[in-house]
Amino acid sequence: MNLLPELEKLLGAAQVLTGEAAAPFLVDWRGRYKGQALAVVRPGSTEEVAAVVRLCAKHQVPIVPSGGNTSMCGGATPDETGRALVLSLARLNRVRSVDTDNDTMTVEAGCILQAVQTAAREAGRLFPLSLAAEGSCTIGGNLSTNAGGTQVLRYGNTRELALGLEVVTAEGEIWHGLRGLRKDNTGYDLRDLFIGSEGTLGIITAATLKLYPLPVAQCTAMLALNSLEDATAVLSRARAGFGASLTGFEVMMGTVLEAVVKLFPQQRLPFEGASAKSPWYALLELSDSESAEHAQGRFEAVLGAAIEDGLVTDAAIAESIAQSRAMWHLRESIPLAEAGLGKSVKHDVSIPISLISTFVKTTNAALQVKFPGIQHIVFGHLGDGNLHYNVARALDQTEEQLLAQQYDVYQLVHDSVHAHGGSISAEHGVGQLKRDELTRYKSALELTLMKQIKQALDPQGIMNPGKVLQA
Ligand code: FAD
Ligand code: 2HG
Ligand code: ZN
Repeated sequence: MNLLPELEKLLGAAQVLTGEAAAPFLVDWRGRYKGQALAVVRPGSTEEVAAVVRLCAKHQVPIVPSGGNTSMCGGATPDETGRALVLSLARLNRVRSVDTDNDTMTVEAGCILQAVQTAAREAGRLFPLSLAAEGSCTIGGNLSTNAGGTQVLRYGNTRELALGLEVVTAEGEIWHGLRGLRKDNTGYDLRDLFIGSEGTLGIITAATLKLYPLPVAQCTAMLALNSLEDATAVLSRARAGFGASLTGFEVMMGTVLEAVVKLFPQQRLPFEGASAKSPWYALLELSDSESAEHAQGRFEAVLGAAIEDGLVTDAAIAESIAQSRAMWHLRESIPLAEAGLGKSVKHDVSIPISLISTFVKTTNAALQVKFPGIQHIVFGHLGDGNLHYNVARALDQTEEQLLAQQYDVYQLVHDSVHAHGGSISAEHGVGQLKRDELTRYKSALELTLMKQIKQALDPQGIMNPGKVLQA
């Protein structure tokens, strides 16, 4: 095989990484998946991406697209055979244009999400996608996983924020689909097929994204609550009281925030006394298009009534941007605090909001019967019905003992999710982590249609094989 010299000739030797330089691309950020690759290539333009794909198609070499490598499901990690080429989009990082009259911007896939947000803000607009990995993840990765995050309640998933795509197909052709149209009913929606396909159908090289007005004022509050049921009731009131101004509603178990402040002692809960030991907390954000006073007034009316009715036991309203950031920082530190507790078993699930508290009660009880002492780490985007229903080892267990049980834990939790009408992947995708679990819940027809789409768009099966579907 003479692929490597051909790649070096195409891209220059400096953009074909092997050995130590390739190592960071061969392991996922949680250290759960380790793979091998022929090399990691870093093309610098869409045309170069297309040329690399054509070479791989000629040599039948699998391609693993890589963005910021923050996948929760091992999506960007190659398998152990060493046959695949990792294709990093990092050098496709230009903001191509911002059109404020059309409220759109066109960016390349390797742009870091934070850079996209900044470019929008500099143009006086909001690009609302927001997640704790925003300093490392790329917009191409966000589109490929249809990422969610903390603003979905108001603005939708990444899918809802994309109007057009530029894609390199599995045969190395370039689909120029960068349309900035809010209405376009001209046949099958190829854009929506590529979004969320986790690099298994083609490589996204650029996207035209929707922009929104920047809010005039924002109010953030942290609420102490006795139960998840109460959190759901407050969510319902907040939706009714704030309408589209409610931009975030997160929920967290008290013990989870305890772990955050223990690991990061510079962070503090905005409560004292009993409220600092509450079983549950919610983080609420209101974005207002009128004024800070208007926002504050609406906030106090809804929260005041919830406190009076006993749904909220205490509320801390941020009085400055710094206080608001500190509250969000607590929430966003949870994944790192969880990693600090050792290896855990993650479930990124969605459940109809009305059934969330029943789901948690029944699943907690079933887990305790089968895996006594297992620790619950429950938090997430309650406003979207999306919980991160994670578990850590029992205190008398080792990490290895928990990991030996992880498939039994998945099955118990995912069966319960299914029984409650939910989904086993709300926002993180399938990758290699949930590929086999997927076959337990999707109908035979759904799986067959998915395989037919894969076969039609990637007949040689070279695009990220073994992710989402069996290779
Ligand atoms: P990667 O991890 O590099 O890749 C992800 C998948 O997309 C892989 O299958 C890869 O092959 C494919 N891919 C990457 N780029 C392309 C491309 N240009 N074309 C085709 N395929 C491509 N996710 C959420 O949804 N919500 C959250 O709130 C959230 N919070 C997180 C917090 C932390 C601390 C961390 C570490 C992760 C979090 N994630 C969250 C998960 C992760 O950040 C998202 O899945 C993100 O969208 C991945 O982007 P990435 O650029 O890192 O993609
Ligand atoms: C979040 O919402 C992310 O913080 C990560 O989706 C969830 O670590 C997790 O399980
Ligand atoms: Zn999340």
